[in-house]
Amino acid sequence: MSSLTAAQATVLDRLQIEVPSWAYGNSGTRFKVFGTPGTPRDPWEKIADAAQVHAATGLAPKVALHIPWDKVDDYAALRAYAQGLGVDLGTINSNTFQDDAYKFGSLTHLDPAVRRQAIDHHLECIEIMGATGSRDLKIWLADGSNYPGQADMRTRQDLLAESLAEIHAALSGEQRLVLEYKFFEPAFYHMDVPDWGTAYAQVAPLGERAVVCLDTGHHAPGTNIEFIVAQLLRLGKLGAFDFNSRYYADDDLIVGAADPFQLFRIMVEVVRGGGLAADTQVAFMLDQCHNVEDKIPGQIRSVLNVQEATAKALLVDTDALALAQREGDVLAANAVLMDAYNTDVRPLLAEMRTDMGLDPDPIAAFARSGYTETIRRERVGGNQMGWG
Ligand code: PSV
Ligand code: MN
Repeated sequence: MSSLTAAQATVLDRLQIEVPSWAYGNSGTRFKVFGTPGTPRDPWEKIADAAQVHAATGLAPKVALHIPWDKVDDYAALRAYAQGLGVDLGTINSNTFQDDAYKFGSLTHLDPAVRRQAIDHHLECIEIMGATGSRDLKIWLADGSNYPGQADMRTRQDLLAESLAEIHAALSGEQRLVLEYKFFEPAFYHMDVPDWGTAYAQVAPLGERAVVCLDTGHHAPGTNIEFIVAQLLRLGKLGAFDFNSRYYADDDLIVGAADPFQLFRIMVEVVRGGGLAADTQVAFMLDQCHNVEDKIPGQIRSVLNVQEATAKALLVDTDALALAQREGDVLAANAVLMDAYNTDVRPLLAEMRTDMGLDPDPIAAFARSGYTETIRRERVGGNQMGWG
């Protein structure tokens, strides 16, 4: 069995993966949303489910909220409830994509009244962050257009800059603005924040506490995502990941399921670029939906996939790699990466879990716990939560 050095194990220990509250609610496609017995009826039940992921893996101590999906009367009470279950509240995600007012944009809308509404929503999110103790405000915009000529793309960049500046000015202390990009959908001709370059151009003038979120599903097929990771880390602007897997577009499937090699390559650049250094500023988060599989085990599988990819990335023999690169030995350099990728790290991770007092097999442990049966029995009546 391969093993990690003490220094590598310390880096791996730092890995924490924030889980999204919405992963525990129902989701689906535009064709059908399947309900599942036991699905949470409110944010409290979502947090209870998320706490199971951390209890089983020791990897997921924070739960991200989406506003307004997770609106409650008392956020301090929600936080205390989470803490009582061994987790904390994390990133606050804003939502300007489900209101009629935002048909033609939100922070980029030509109408100052709509922009005001969208900015005020973010100011409300920042107030919530005060109560939840959250560091990050994550902004993803559905803003864009479907037809050439429909929108003044250039003016919208200026309006976006103004809107973001006002939101950024309302942050305090350690709080950060994290801007997420997406190349298409729901708009198909142009998105106002389509790529990392635009996200970077928008956050750079705001200062250090404005950074970029890289959602792994938000790129065109074939994009070299690990290059973007390397570049954003180099620029000190990689603020967060939204992890998930894709075959076609924004599929939001389990991270590391469709292309585990890509996840490995991403984690190689994360390690290489200091994304897991003691003073890291990178928030590792899942942004996924579980349309047909069980949600809690799906989340457990996801955080384990990220941990496995990270362990493999740490096993890369960096000295041998640097030597092969210097000597122009293409095959040797590639072999160094492949040796690490092809290592079965599951036994060493199981041993690490045992040392931490966890079950070596988190998925089996969760199945044995009877939690699924309990919530199916107890959560009867009420409205199951979803994207609304
Ligand atoms: C948009 O596709 C996105 O990735 C953003 O992060 C949203 O907040 C999220 O999905 C909702 O799941
Ligand atoms: Mn996302």
